[in-house]
Amino acid sequence: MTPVSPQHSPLLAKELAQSHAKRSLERCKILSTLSQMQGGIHREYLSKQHKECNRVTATWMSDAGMQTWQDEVGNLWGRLESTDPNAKRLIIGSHLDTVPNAGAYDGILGVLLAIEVAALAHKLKLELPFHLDVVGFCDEEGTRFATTLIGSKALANEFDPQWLNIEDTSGVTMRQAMLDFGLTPDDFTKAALNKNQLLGYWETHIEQGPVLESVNQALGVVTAIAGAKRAMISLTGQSGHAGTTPMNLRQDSLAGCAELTLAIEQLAKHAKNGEVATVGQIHARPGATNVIAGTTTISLDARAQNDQDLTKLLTAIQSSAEQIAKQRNLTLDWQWTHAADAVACDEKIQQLFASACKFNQQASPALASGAGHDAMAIAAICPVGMLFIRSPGGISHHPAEAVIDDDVTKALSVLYSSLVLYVKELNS
Ligand code: HGY
Ligand code: MN
Ligand code: MN
Repeated sequence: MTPVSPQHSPLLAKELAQSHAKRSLERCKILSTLSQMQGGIHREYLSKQHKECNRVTATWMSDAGMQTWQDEVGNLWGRLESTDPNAKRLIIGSHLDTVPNAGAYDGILGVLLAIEVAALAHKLKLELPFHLDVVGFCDEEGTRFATTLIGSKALANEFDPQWLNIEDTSGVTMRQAMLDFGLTPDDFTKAALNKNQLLGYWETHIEQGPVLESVNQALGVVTAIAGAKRAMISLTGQSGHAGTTPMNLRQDSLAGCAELTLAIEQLAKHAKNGEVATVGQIHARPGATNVIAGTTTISLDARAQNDQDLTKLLTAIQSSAEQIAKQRNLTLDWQWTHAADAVACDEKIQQLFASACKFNQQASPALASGAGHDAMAIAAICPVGMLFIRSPGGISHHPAEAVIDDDVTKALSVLYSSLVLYVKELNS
Protein backbone atom coordinates (compact mmCIF):
# COMPACT_ATOMS: atom_id res chain seq x y z
CA MET A 1 0.00 0.00 0.00
CA THR A 2 1.36 3.46 -0.82
CA PRO A 3 0.60 6.53 1.28
CA VAL A 4 -1.97 8.90 -0.11
CA SER A 5 -0.06 10.86 -2.73
CA PRO A 6 -0.92 13.19 -5.61
CA GLN A 7 -2.04 10.23 -7.73
CA HIS A 8 -4.67 9.62 -5.10
CA SER A 9 -6.81 12.41 -6.40
CA PRO A 10 -10.02 12.91 -4.41
CA LEU A 11 -11.74 12.73 -7.79
CA LEU A 12 -12.82 9.28 -8.90
CA ALA A 13 -12.58 8.56 -12.62
CA LYS A 14 -16.11 8.74 -14.09
CA GLU A 15 -16.04 5.27 -15.65
CA LEU A 16 -14.90 3.75 -12.34
CA ALA A 17 -17.67 5.56 -10.46
CA GLN A 18 -20.23 4.46 -13.05
CA SER A 19 -19.21 0.80 -13.06
CA HIS A 20 -19.13 0.52 -9.26
CA ALA A 21 -22.43 2.42 -8.88
CA LYS A 22 -24.00 0.13 -11.47
CA ARG A 23 -22.80 -2.90 -9.51
CA SER A 24 -24.29 -1.53 -6.27
CA LEU A 25 -27.67 -1.15 -8.00
CA GLU A 26 -27.47 -4.68 -9.43
CA ARG A 27 -26.73 -5.94 -5.92
CA CYS A 28 -29.74 -4.04 -4.51
CA LYS A 29 -31.85 -6.07 -6.91
CA ILE A 30 -30.19 -9.32 -5.81
CA LEU A 31 -30.80 -8.58 -2.12
CA SER A 32 -34.41 -7.60 -2.87
CA THR A 33 -35.05 -11.24 -3.85
CA LEU A 34 -34.18 -12.32 -0.29
CA SER A 35 -37.73 -11.67 0.89
CA GLN A 36 -40.21 -13.38 3.21
CA MET A 37 -43.19 -12.10 1.25
CA GLN A 38 -44.57 -13.31 -2.09
CA GLY A 39 -44.45 -10.64 -4.80
CA GLY A 40 -42.74 -7.99 -2.71
CA ILE A 41 -39.74 -7.11 -0.53
CA HIS A 42 -39.84 -7.84 3.21
CA ARG A 43 -36.77 -8.86 5.21
CA GLU A 44 -37.11 -8.64 8.97
CA TYR A 45 -34.66 -9.00 11.80
CA LEU A 46 -33.43 -12.58 12.50
CA SER A 47 -35.40 -14.08 9.61
CA LYS A 48 -33.93 -16.75 7.32
CA GLN A 49 -33.73 -14.03 4.68
CA HIS A 50 -31.71 -11.82 7.06
CA LYS A 51 -29.23 -14.69 7.56
CA GLU A 52 -28.92 -15.24 3.79
CA CYS A 53 -28.56 -11.51 3.19
CA ASN A 54 -25.67 -11.34 5.67
CA ARG A 55 -24.04 -14.35 3.97
CA VAL A 56 -24.31 -12.91 0.44
CA THR A 57 -23.25 -9.40 1.47
CA ALA A 58 -20.26 -10.84 3.37
CA THR A 59 -19.01 -12.47 0.15
CA TRP A 60 -19.13 -9.07 -1.57
CA MET A 61 -17.21 -7.57 1.34
CA SER A 62 -14.55 -10.29 1.05
CA ASP A 63 -14.29 -9.64 -2.70
CA ALA A 64 -13.60 -6.00 -1.76
CA GLY A 65 -10.58 -7.12 0.26
CA MET A 66 -12.33 -6.94 3.62
CA GLN A 67 -12.31 -9.23 6.62
CA THR A 68 -15.89 -10.00 7.62
CA TRP A 69 -17.71 -10.98 10.80
CA GLN A 70 -21.18 -10.89 12.35
CA ASP A 71 -21.55 -9.42 15.83
CA GLU A 72 -23.54 -10.69 18.78
CA VAL A 73 -26.87 -9.12 17.76
CA GLY A 74 -26.66 -9.95 14.03
CA ASN A 75 -25.04 -6.82 12.56
CA LEU A 76 -22.78 -7.63 9.58
CA TRP A 77 -19.27 -6.14 9.51
CA GLY A 78 -16.52 -5.79 6.89
CA ARG A 79 -13.09 -4.30 7.61
CA LEU A 80 -10.54 -2.85 5.19
CA GLU A 81 -7.56 -2.86 7.49
CA SER A 82 -5.23 0.02 8.13
CA THR A 83 -1.50 -0.70 7.97
CA ASP A 84 -1.49 0.37 11.65
CA PRO A 85 -2.99 -2.50 13.68
CA ASN A 86 -3.81 -0.09 16.53
CA ALA A 87 -5.55 2.36 14.24
CA LYS A 88 -8.91 3.90 15.12
CA ARG A 89 -12.09 3.06 13.18
CA LEU A 90 -14.16 4.98 10.64
CA ILE A 91 -17.54 3.26 10.25
CA ILE A 92 -19.57 3.63 7.06
CA GLY A 93 -22.85 1.82 6.50
CA SER A 94 -26.60 1.61 6.90
CA HIS A 95 -29.21 -1.13 7.49
CA LEU A 96 -30.04 -4.38 5.67
CA ASP A 97 -33.56 -4.96 7.03
CA THR A 98 -36.71 -3.66 5.34
CA VAL A 99 -40.31 -2.74 6.08
CA PRO A 100 -43.03 -4.99 4.63
CA ASN A 101 -43.65 -4.35 0.91
CA ALA A 102 -40.53 -2.20 0.79
CA GLY A 103 -38.55 -0.56 -1.95
CA ALA A 104 -35.12 -1.90 -2.95
CA TYR A 105 -32.94 0.97 -1.70
CA ASP A 106 -33.91 2.12 1.83
CA GLY A 107 -30.81 1.25 3.88
CA ILE A 108 -29.58 -1.40 1.44
CA LEU A 109 -28.03 1.05 -1.03
CA GLY A 110 -26.09 2.74 1.77
CA VAL A 111 -24.45 -0.54 2.79
CA LEU A 112 -23.63 -1.49 -0.79
CA LEU A 113 -22.15 1.94 -1.62
CA ALA A 114 -19.96 1.64 1.49
CA ILE A 115 -18.69 -1.72 0.16
CA GLU A 116 -17.96 -0.10 -3.23
CA VAL A 117 -15.95 2.67 -1.52
CA ALA A 118 -13.93 0.01 0.29
CA ALA A 119 -13.48 -1.94 -2.97
CA LEU A 120 -12.21 1.22 -4.69
CA ALA A 121 -9.85 2.08 -1.83
CA HIS A 122 -8.53 -1.49 -2.01
CA LYS A 123 -8.25 -1.46 -5.83
CA LEU A 124 -6.54 1.97 -5.88
CA LYS A 125 -4.26 0.95 -3.01
CA LEU A 126 -5.29 3.84 -0.79
CA GLU A 127 -3.31 3.55 2.44
CA LEU A 128 -5.69 4.10 5.36
CA PRO A 129 -4.61 5.67 8.68
CA PHE A 130 -7.76 4.09 10.19
CA HIS A 131 -9.62 0.81 9.80
CA LEU A 132 -12.47 1.33 7.34
CA ASP A 133 -15.34 -0.64 8.90
CA VAL A 134 -18.51 -1.19 6.86
CA VAL A 135 -21.60 -2.13 8.83
CA GLY A 136 -24.90 -3.63 7.68
CA PHE A 137 -27.23 -2.98 10.61
CA CYS A 138 -29.56 -5.84 11.47
CA ASP A 139 -32.71 -3.93 12.47
CA GLU A 140 -33.35 -0.27 11.78
CA GLU A 141 -37.03 -0.51 10.84
CA GLY A 142 -38.15 -2.17 14.08
CA THR A 143 -41.13 -3.84 12.43
CA ARG A 144 -40.76 -7.33 13.95
CA PHE A 145 -40.31 -6.57 17.64
CA ALA A 146 -41.95 -3.12 17.92
CA THR A 147 -38.74 -1.48 19.11
CA THR A 148 -36.23 -0.21 16.57
CA LEU A 149 -32.53 0.66 15.95
CA ILE A 150 -31.77 -2.63 17.73
CA GLY A 151 -28.41 -3.20 15.98
CA SER A 152 -27.11 0.35 16.28
CA LYS A 153 -28.31 0.77 19.87
CA ALA A 154 -26.39 -2.42 20.74
CA LEU A 155 -23.19 -0.76 19.47
CA ALA A 156 -23.93 2.21 21.73
CA ASN A 157 -24.42 -0.19 24.65
CA GLU A 158 -28.12 0.74 24.78
CA PHE A 159 -29.57 -2.69 24.01
CA ASP A 160 -32.36 -3.12 26.58
CA PRO A 161 -32.39 -6.73 27.93
CA GLN A 162 -36.17 -6.38 28.27
CA TRP A 163 -36.30 -6.49 24.45
CA LEU A 164 -35.38 -10.18 24.62
CA ASN A 165 -38.87 -10.88 25.99
CA ILE A 166 -40.77 -8.95 23.29
CA GLU A 167 -42.83 -11.28 21.12
CA ASP A 168 -43.41 -10.88 17.39
CA THR A 169 -46.89 -11.30 15.91
CA SER A 170 -46.38 -15.10 15.82
CA GLY A 171 -45.55 -15.14 19.55
CA VAL A 172 -41.82 -15.77 19.00
CA THR A 173 -39.68 -13.87 21.52
CA MET A 174 -36.58 -12.00 20.40
CA ARG A 175 -34.61 -14.37 22.65
CA GLN A 176 -35.92 -17.44 20.79
CA ALA A 177 -35.44 -15.78 17.38
CA MET A 178 -31.81 -14.99 18.29
CA LEU A 179 -31.23 -18.62 19.36
CA ASP A 180 -32.79 -19.88 16.11
CA PHE A 181 -30.51 -17.45 14.19
CA GLY A 182 -27.47 -18.98 15.93
CA LEU A 183 -26.83 -16.09 18.34
CA THR A 184 -26.37 -16.22 22.11
CA PRO A 185 -28.97 -13.72 23.36
CA ASP A 186 -27.26 -12.86 26.64
CA ASP A 187 -24.04 -11.97 24.77
CA PHE A 188 -25.63 -8.75 23.41
CA THR A 189 -23.36 -6.60 25.60
CA LYS A 190 -20.35 -7.84 23.61
CA ALA A 191 -21.64 -5.96 20.54
CA ALA A 192 -21.01 -2.62 22.28
CA LEU A 193 -18.11 -0.62 20.79
CA ASN A 194 -15.27 1.18 22.58
CA LYS A 195 -16.09 4.79 21.67
CA ASN A 196 -12.46 5.85 22.18
CA GLN A 197 -11.59 3.89 19.04
CA LEU A 198 -14.20 5.61 16.86
CA LEU A 199 -13.44 8.49 14.48
CA GLY A 200 -16.99 8.79 13.17
CA TYR A 201 -19.92 7.22 11.36
CA TRP A 202 -20.98 8.13 7.80
CA GLU A 203 -24.29 6.98 6.30
CA THR A 204 -25.47 7.38 2.73
CA HIS A 205 -29.24 6.98 2.40
CA ILE A 206 -32.07 7.81 0.03
CA GLU A 207 -33.88 10.95 1.22
CA GLN A 208 -37.28 9.21 1.27
CA GLY A 209 -38.92 12.62 0.82
CA PRO A 210 -39.52 15.33 -1.83
CA VAL A 211 -36.96 18.03 -0.90
CA LEU A 212 -34.00 17.23 -3.20
CA GLU A 213 -36.33 16.63 -6.14
CA SER A 214 -38.02 20.01 -5.45
CA VAL A 215 -34.64 21.79 -5.81
CA ASN A 216 -33.54 19.51 -8.64
CA GLN A 217 -30.45 18.29 -6.79
CA ALA A 218 -28.98 14.76 -6.77
CA LEU A 219 -27.43 14.92 -3.29
CA GLY A 220 -27.92 16.68 0.04
CA VAL A 221 -26.01 16.96 3.33
CA VAL A 222 -28.10 16.16 6.40
CA THR A 223 -28.09 18.72 9.23
CA ALA A 224 -30.25 16.87 11.79
CA ILE A 225 -32.40 13.77 12.19
CA ALA A 226 -35.90 14.12 13.61
CA GLY A 227 -36.55 12.80 17.10
CA ALA A 228 -39.09 9.98 17.25
CA LYS A 229 -41.21 8.20 19.82
CA ARG A 230 -43.38 5.12 19.33
CA ALA A 231 -46.13 3.68 21.55
CA MET A 232 -48.79 0.98 21.51
CA ILE A 233 -52.06 2.47 22.82
CA SER A 234 -54.90 0.18 23.95
CA LEU A 235 -58.48 1.05 24.84
CA THR A 236 -60.53 -1.58 26.64
CA GLY A 237 -64.34 -1.46 26.91
CA GLN A 238 -66.86 -4.26 26.80
CA SER A 239 -67.10 -6.95 24.16
CA GLY A 240 -70.70 -7.67 23.20
CA HIS A 241 -73.28 -8.85 20.73
CA ALA A 242 -73.46 -6.58 17.67
CA GLY A 243 -77.19 -7.21 17.30
CA THR A 244 -78.55 -6.95 20.79
CA THR A 245 -76.44 -4.21 22.42
CA PRO A 246 -78.14 -0.78 22.08
CA MET A 247 -75.79 1.98 20.80
CA ASN A 248 -76.14 4.04 23.99
CA LEU A 249 -75.04 1.12 26.18
CA ARG A 250 -71.84 0.28 24.30
CA GLN A 251 -68.21 0.58 25.43
CA ASP A 252 -66.79 0.16 21.94
CA SER A 253 -62.97 0.11 22.01
CA LEU A 254 -62.59 0.17 18.22
CA ALA A 255 -64.78 3.26 17.87
CA GLY A 256 -62.72 4.84 20.65
CA CYS A 257 -59.47 4.10 18.80
CA ALA A 258 -60.96 5.44 15.59
CA GLU A 259 -61.85 8.71 17.32
CA LEU A 260 -58.33 8.85 18.85
CA THR A 261 -56.71 8.18 15.45
CA LEU A 262 -58.51 11.18 13.93
CA ALA A 263 -57.62 13.31 16.98
CA ILE A 264 -53.93 12.36 16.56
CA GLU A 265 -54.07 13.36 12.89
CA GLN A 266 -55.62 16.75 13.71
CA LEU A 267 -53.15 17.50 16.53
CA ALA A 268 -50.17 16.82 14.23
CA LYS A 269 -51.74 18.73 11.32
CA HIS A 270 -52.18 21.84 13.51
CA ALA A 271 -48.70 21.66 15.08
CA LYS A 272 -46.42 24.52 14.00
CA ASN A 273 -43.00 23.09 13.06
CA GLY A 274 -43.64 20.20 10.71
CA GLU A 275 -44.36 17.64 13.44
CA VAL A 276 -45.81 14.35 12.15
CA ALA A 277 -47.79 11.55 13.80
CA THR A 278 -48.90 8.27 12.28
CA VAL A 279 -51.19 5.43 13.33
CA GLY A 280 -49.96 2.58 11.17
CA GLN A 281 -51.49 -0.42 12.91
CA ILE A 282 -54.88 -1.20 14.47
CA HIS A 283 -55.67 -4.49 16.15
CA ALA A 284 -59.25 -5.12 17.40
CA ARG A 285 -60.04 -8.09 19.63
CA PRO A 286 -61.80 -10.48 19.37
CA GLY A 287 -61.99 -9.20 15.76
CA ALA A 288 -65.31 -10.65 14.62
CA THR A 289 -67.86 -8.88 12.41
CA ASN A 290 -70.74 -9.45 14.81
CA VAL A 291 -68.86 -8.70 18.06
CA ILE A 292 -68.27 -5.25 19.59
CA ALA A 293 -64.47 -5.03 20.06
CA GLY A 294 -63.58 -5.37 23.73
CA THR A 295 -59.96 -4.21 23.37
CA THR A 296 -58.39 -2.35 20.48
CA THR A 297 -54.73 -1.40 20.13
CA ILE A 298 -53.26 1.22 17.80
CA SER A 299 -49.60 2.02 17.10
CA LEU A 300 -48.34 5.60 17.36
CA ASP A 301 -45.24 6.98 15.62
CA ALA A 302 -44.65 10.68 16.39
CA ARG A 303 -41.72 12.84 15.21
CA ALA A 304 -40.38 16.40 15.41
CA GLN A 305 -37.18 18.24 14.54
CA ASN A 306 -36.53 18.94 18.24
CA ASP A 307 -37.40 17.23 21.49
CA GLN A 308 -39.45 20.16 22.88
CA ASP A 309 -41.89 20.07 19.95
CA LEU A 310 -42.11 16.28 20.20
CA THR A 311 -42.91 16.43 23.94
CA LYS A 312 -45.57 19.10 23.32
CA LEU A 313 -47.29 17.03 20.62
CA LEU A 314 -47.21 13.82 22.68
CA THR A 315 -48.62 15.59 25.74
CA ALA A 316 -51.56 16.81 23.65
CA ILE A 317 -52.11 13.32 22.22
CA GLN A 318 -52.02 11.71 25.67
CA SER A 319 -54.57 14.14 27.09
CA SER A 320 -56.84 13.55 24.09
CA ALA A 321 -56.58 9.79 24.70
CA GLU A 322 -57.50 10.25 28.37
CA GLN A 323 -60.49 12.43 27.42
CA ILE A 324 -61.83 9.93 24.85
CA ALA A 325 -61.37 7.03 27.30
CA LYS A 326 -63.30 8.94 29.99
CA GLN A 327 -66.16 9.99 27.66
CA ARG A 328 -66.59 6.43 26.33
CA ASN A 329 -66.05 4.67 29.66
CA LEU A 330 -62.99 2.85 28.34
CA THR A 331 -59.73 1.93 30.07
CA LEU A 332 -56.57 3.40 28.54
CA ASP A 333 -53.22 1.55 28.47
CA TRP A 334 -50.17 3.34 27.02
CA GLN A 335 -46.94 1.38 26.36
CA TRP A 336 -43.88 3.28 25.07
CA THR A 337 -41.94 1.04 22.65
CA HIS A 338 -39.26 3.33 21.23
CA ALA A 339 -37.65 6.70 21.82
CA ALA A 340 -34.82 8.34 19.86
CA ASP A 341 -33.86 11.95 20.58
CA ALA A 342 -33.45 14.39 17.69
CA VAL A 343 -29.81 14.29 16.61
CA ALA A 344 -27.63 17.02 15.08
CA CYS A 345 -25.14 15.79 12.47
CA ASP A 346 -21.48 16.65 13.14
CA GLU A 347 -20.48 20.03 11.64
CA LYS A 348 -17.04 18.79 10.50
CA ILE A 349 -18.51 15.81 8.68
CA GLN A 350 -21.11 18.07 7.06
CA GLN A 351 -18.27 20.34 5.84
CA LEU A 352 -16.28 17.33 4.59
CA PHE A 353 -19.27 16.09 2.57
CA ALA A 354 -19.88 19.62 1.23
CA SER A 355 -16.20 19.92 0.14
CA ALA A 356 -16.41 16.51 -1.50
CA CYS A 357 -19.56 17.63 -3.33
CA LYS A 358 -17.73 20.74 -4.52
CA PHE A 359 -14.81 18.60 -5.80
CA ASN A 360 -17.41 16.75 -7.83
CA GLN A 361 -19.09 19.95 -9.09
CA GLN A 362 -22.12 19.04 -7.05
CA ALA A 363 -24.27 21.39 -5.00
CA SER A 364 -24.67 20.28 -1.38
CA PRO A 365 -28.05 21.55 -0.18
CA ALA A 366 -28.44 21.14 3.58
CA LEU A 367 -31.62 19.47 4.78
CA ALA A 368 -33.06 17.80 7.89
CA SER A 369 -34.15 14.17 7.89
CA GLY A 370 -37.78 13.38 8.79
CA ALA A 371 -36.96 9.70 8.61
CA GLY A 372 -35.15 7.96 11.42
CA HIS A 373 -31.77 6.34 10.84
CA ASP A 374 -29.18 4.23 12.67
CA ALA A 375 -27.03 7.36 12.85
CA MET A 376 -29.38 8.53 15.64
CA ALA A 377 -28.19 5.71 17.88
CA ILE A 378 -24.53 5.89 16.83
CA ALA A 379 -24.46 9.62 17.65
CA ALA A 380 -24.30 8.55 21.30
CA ILE A 381 -20.76 7.18 20.80
CA CYS A 382 -19.20 9.18 17.93
CA PRO A 383 -19.75 12.07 15.47
CA VAL A 384 -22.20 11.16 12.68
CA GLY A 385 -22.89 12.50 9.20
CA MET A 386 -25.37 11.59 6.47
CA LEU A 387 -25.37 12.07 2.71
CA PHE A 388 -28.82 11.95 1.04
CA ILE A 389 -29.61 10.78 -2.48
CA ARG A 390 -32.67 12.18 -4.30
CA SER A 391 -35.87 10.10 -4.07
CA PRO A 392 -37.91 10.48 -7.28
CA GLY A 393 -41.49 11.34 -6.26
CA GLY A 394 -40.34 11.37 -2.64
CA ILE A 395 -41.57 7.79 -2.49
CA SER A 396 -40.25 5.28 0.06
CA HIS A 397 -41.43 2.35 2.17
CA HIS A 398 -43.16 1.35 -1.08
CA PRO A 399 -42.29 -0.83 -4.12
CA ALA A 400 -42.18 2.33 -6.29
CA GLU A 401 -39.17 3.60 -4.27
CA ALA A 402 -36.54 4.53 -6.87
CA VAL A 403 -33.18 6.19 -7.49
CA ILE A 404 -31.66 7.81 -10.59
CA ASP A 405 -28.58 5.85 -11.71
CA ASP A 406 -26.55 9.01 -12.31
CA ASP A 407 -27.39 10.26 -8.80
CA VAL A 408 -25.96 7.01 -7.38
CA THR A 409 -22.79 7.50 -9.43
CA LYS A 410 -22.51 11.02 -7.98
CA ALA A 411 -23.11 9.73 -4.45
CA LEU A 412 -20.35 7.12 -4.84
CA SER A 413 -17.95 9.73 -6.23
CA VAL A 414 -18.70 12.09 -3.32
CA LEU A 415 -18.36 9.32 -0.76
CA TYR A 416 -14.99 8.27 -2.24
CA SER A 417 -13.83 11.91 -2.41
CA SER A 418 -14.83 12.33 1.24
CA LEU A 419 -12.69 9.33 2.17
CA VAL A 420 -9.60 10.59 0.31
CA LEU A 421 -10.02 14.15 1.64
CA TYR A 422 -10.42 12.76 5.16
CA VAL A 423 -7.26 10.62 4.80
CA LYS A 424 -5.33 13.64 3.54
CA GLU A 425 -6.66 15.72 6.46
CA LEU A 426 -5.57 13.10 9.02
CA ASN A 427 -2.16 12.70 7.33
CA SER A 428 -1.48 16.45 7.19
O1 HGY B 1 -39.30 4.97 10.10
C1 HGY B 1 -38.28 5.52 9.71
O2 HGY B 1 -38.14 6.71 9.79
C2 HGY B 1 -37.16 4.70 9.14
O3 HGY B 1 -37.40 4.50 7.77
N1 HGY B 1 -37.07 3.45 9.84
MN1 MN C 1 -33.71 3.49 6.26
MN1 MN D 1 -37.09 2.77 6.39
